[in-house]
Amino acid sequence: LTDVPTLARIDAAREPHGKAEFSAQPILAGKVVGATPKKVVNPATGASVGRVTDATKEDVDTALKSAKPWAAGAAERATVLNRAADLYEENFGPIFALLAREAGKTQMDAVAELREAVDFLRYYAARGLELKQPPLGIFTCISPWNFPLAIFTGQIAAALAAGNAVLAKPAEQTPLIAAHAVALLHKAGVPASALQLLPGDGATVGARLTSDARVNGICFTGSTETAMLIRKAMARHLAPGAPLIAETGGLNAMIVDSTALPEQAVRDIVASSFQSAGQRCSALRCLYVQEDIAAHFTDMLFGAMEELTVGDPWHLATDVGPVIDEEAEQGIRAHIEKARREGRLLRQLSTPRGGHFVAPTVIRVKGIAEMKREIFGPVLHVATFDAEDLPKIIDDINATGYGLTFGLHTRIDNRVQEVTEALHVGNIYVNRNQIGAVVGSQPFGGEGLSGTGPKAGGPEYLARFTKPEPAPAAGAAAG
Ligand code: TXE
Repeated sequence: LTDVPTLARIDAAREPHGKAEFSAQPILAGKVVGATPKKVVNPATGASVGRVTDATKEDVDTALKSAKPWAAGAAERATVLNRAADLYEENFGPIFALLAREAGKTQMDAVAELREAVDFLRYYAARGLELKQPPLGIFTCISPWNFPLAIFTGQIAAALAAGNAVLAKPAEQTPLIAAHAVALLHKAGVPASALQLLPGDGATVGARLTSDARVNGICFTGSTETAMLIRKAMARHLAPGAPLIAETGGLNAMIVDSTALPEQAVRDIVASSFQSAGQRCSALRCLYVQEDIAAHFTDMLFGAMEELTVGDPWHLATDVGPVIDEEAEQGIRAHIEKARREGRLLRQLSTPRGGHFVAPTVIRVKGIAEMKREIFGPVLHVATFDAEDLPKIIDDINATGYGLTFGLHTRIDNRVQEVTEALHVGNIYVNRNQIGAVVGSQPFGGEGLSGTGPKAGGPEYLARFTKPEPAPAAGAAAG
């Protein structure tokens, strides 16, 4: 890796974009429409980042009429997607500026996010060469704000690598980085009719794009509730068998027993719970610490938390930035206040003034069973356990219905086997950092309420974006 920019170079490259105004408008068959009336603000400062025009009902219709699957062969599609990956890397200045200013990403998070987006482009470009089946047709891709570049790009790259036409709807909070990404994809050579951008609200633009019979498949990442709404809309309006490829929320646990290496476990907990201000679907929410080490271990954890710098992610030293918006801030604060009233608030760092900041917080719980929903912020819940409680804890984790990530810190080999075999979870991390995906080597996806599979960044994913293989002819010899 010779081309990794130094922090000083990163800082210099994003500097000109520190106050620049960006814009996002519907891009319909290459035509940019609308007058960008709505402000997009920086969650750390409240300052303007740019303006966005939402797609109208007519824009959605125009996009559907103009959409054309990508006629080029797989080799040419791969060349174009690889060229897009190069353009993403070359454009790290505005990309890092947008990730910090529009999405509140720290510099470390932004670097990891650009890396992931580039990996998705290159990985799906390569995998696309192996596909045997033709594209499905038109794909709606609906993405969240928490990885506004990586997830947005990953969905689009997968659908395009398989030859589909894409209608992309970014999250309402992060349309500017999406518009920037689409411009780079078009510049790389993705045809205008194969990739169109439709910014707007979920309830209007999102709903229209998921309830039109001309759409052949949907790729979605966001909340479990929205995935359910989309599934209903699809059942009513789309052709039977149109795929929904969904990745949704989690209620993720970790078990640390008394044989764990405490420094390693503490480091992994701080990273998983507080990086990206806890706004990752993989983030650890409920930690179980074995009773006999609990007092010492939580002291170590609080000590490590004290080292975190919370603030504006524009500063290179910031470890924890803001949460995404006012609604997120208020929701998380209400949860913390309730715990405070009930005497369960164990630790909270001090909160910077100004933006939508929530300082890293630790709350005591009896167990995951009392946590009814995902708190999408820098809040860790801690419970203690005795060895004989383990079967019950595993039942409780499975009973949440989610199944995204799980972490285990132990030196007992039998325990690793017992626990991991009993859990219905998509991604398990043993004695290592419980943190998301590594494209190609750690494909990512959940079970149950957490998603439909197959895992993104894995070998089976792209086939879902093509016509299904014909069923083997009757009478064909098996195996
Ligand atoms: O999600 P939504 P929100 C979880 C997390 C968070 C909660 C709510 O717990 O607190 O979801 O976040 C579009 N038809 N995750 O409100 O609403 C919407 O415009 C079609 C986990 O941001 O699901 C956006 O583009 N589309 C998660 C996208 O869906 C609709 C990441 C996601 O928004 C729609 C984000 C509709 N009816 C949130 N309604 C993860 N897995 O990482 C909304 N949308």
